[in-house]
Amino acid sequence: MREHKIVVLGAMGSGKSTLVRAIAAGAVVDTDVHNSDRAGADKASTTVAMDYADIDLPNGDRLRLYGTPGQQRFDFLWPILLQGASGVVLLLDATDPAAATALGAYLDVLQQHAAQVPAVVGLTRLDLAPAWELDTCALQASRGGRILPVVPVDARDREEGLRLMDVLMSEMEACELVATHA
Ligand SMILES: Nc1nc2c(ncn2[C@@H]2O[C@H](COP(=O)(O)OP(=O)(O)OP(=O)(O)O)[C@@H](O)[C@H]2O)c(=O)[nH]1
Ligand SMILES: [Mg+2]
Repeated sequence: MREHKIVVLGAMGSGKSTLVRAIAAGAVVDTDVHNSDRAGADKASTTVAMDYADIDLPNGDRLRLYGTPGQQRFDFLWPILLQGASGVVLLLDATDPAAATALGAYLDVLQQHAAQVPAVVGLTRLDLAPAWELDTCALQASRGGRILPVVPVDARDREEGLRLMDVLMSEMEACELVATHA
């Protein structure tokens, strides 16, 4: 059996906790508290440490899924949670006017703390932002010599979440293959 540590990064409200919960289908540990923190973030709770779930895949592999807290004041936790990660999911909220800036900032975090770790970008809440331009995002996600796949995902939907994990696992396999042939 193989274990994969997967870390979910992304800004506040991008859907990290929702995704971990949906994929885990209930069996999840979270550290969400009442959100009194940011006016305008239209959600009741926010993560203050991490989300965690163990998921057994049909192929016998096990995912250890870690959702990070999105708020900037917890950014010291991101590199800690990234330690030993075998894959990264970066969530972007399509309704966030600062999504493009966020993408750039998180690519920097990856560059600094997980440069060799396979990653995918999940674009959430696309149903609420029909005018979103996927191409712009895809172009940006290929900045700096790394090309990250961009996958639209409704974080509330288990099937869509698992499909995103599938894309990430393919990336991980591809990286492994390249490494063994290098
Ligand atoms: N309409 C819609 N809502 C979504 C979608 N994906 C996620 N959401 C909602 O967006 C919100 C995301 O909230 P969280 O999962 O708490 O976000 P988070 O990234 O964990 O935020 P922090 O822990 O505060 O950093 C939830 O209310 C979800 O139900 C989507 O594709 N469409
Ligand atoms: Mg959260």
